[in-house]
Amino acid sequence: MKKALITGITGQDGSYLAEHLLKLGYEVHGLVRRVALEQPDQRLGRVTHLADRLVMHAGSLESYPSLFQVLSRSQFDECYHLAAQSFVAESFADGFSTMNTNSNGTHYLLAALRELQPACKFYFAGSSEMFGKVREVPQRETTPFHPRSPYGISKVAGYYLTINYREAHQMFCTNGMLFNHESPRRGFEFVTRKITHNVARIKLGLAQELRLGNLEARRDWGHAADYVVAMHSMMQLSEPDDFVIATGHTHSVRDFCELAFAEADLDYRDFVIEDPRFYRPAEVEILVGDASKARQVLNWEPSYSFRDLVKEMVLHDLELAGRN
Ligand code: NDP
Ligand code: GDR
Repeated sequence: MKKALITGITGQDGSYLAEHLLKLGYEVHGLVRRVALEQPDQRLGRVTHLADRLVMHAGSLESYPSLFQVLSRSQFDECYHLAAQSFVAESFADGFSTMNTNSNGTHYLLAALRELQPACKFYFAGSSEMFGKVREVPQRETTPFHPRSPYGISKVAGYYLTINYREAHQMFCTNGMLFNHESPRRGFEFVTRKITHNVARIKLGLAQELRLGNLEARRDWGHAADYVVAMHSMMQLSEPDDFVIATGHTHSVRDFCELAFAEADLDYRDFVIEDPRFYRPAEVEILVGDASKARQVLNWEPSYSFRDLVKEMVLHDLELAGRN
């Protein structure tokens, strides 16, 4: 039985990846902040249904000793490093803690693995935000980076740390360069979930309007359940490599609104207000990925269409709002 450690197991991707690995017969361990273990109802919600099949370890990316301790206790075959301050807008508000968690945290984890378990395979959750102000369309593994936020910069640092540990210490370290992926488990501050959550509230008469920022920003939106399959496949290769994971289709925030409101028989133009308070100091205007390499080498294909994704999120939020 293979043993995997997932950092960020309480997040959107961590929960889908834990499900996927359990299905494949893995023993799955998760790194969680101590506060999460003390408040399981509030903080472990995405993995409650798996709780009795997971082994949880308290630790934080801000603390090298805590990571060292976790890695001293159990040996792992694979480490999926998903934990991060993942909200781009927040990284403008507090760039220092984003850099600390995302860049230093990744370095701490790599250094502890090198010391204690150099044979453990390592996955880094890289991001399309590394491409930022894009130099070519679509973006592929060879597209130069131009990050536009402290978050994007922290991910470029993590990407190069991952490559450096591969090259300097001969460790199996792989970068996933994942484009936006969503699901009913997406955090409420991200634009897709903000929209579907508010579509449901408006439909049920609990809200009258939805204030958003830049409606013209374009993203390549896939489903998290598809993307965790790619993470696992990357870790099964005999040699480490880096992969773009994307659908190859791009839609605007406005397109997302139109479809999501229509799913509830509403017209978004009656409710959505563009509010400059939600603009970013530096925006990433368009992202669309070319995942040809993943298709060829990993045999990976997304199974969800954009329409399926929006529909699943809206139906889920309607059901949730109806229950509360
Ligand atoms: P989430 O924000 O849903 O989850 C982030 C996870 O990181 C949570 O479990 C959180 O724990 C944990 N975490 C944050 N800070 C710390 C810390 N200091 N110590 C320990 N754990 C911490 O993100 P996603 O699941 O959406 O994304 C997973 C990874 O993939 C992230 O690294 C993200 O940057 C990256 N990514 C995501 C994409 C997407 O579209 N979803 C696209 C490309 C990359 P807690 O619950 O305690 O806060
Ligand atoms: P992103 O996701 O920044 O791409 O990062 P987010 O959903 O926050 O923003 C997407 C786009 O929508 C625009 N937007 C708004 N965004 C939010 N959050 N709230 C609004 O009201 C709003 N109005 C318009 C944004 O300006 C932006 O252009 C996500 C995260 O998961 C990262 O961790 C990950 O690395 C990248 O995706 C790929």
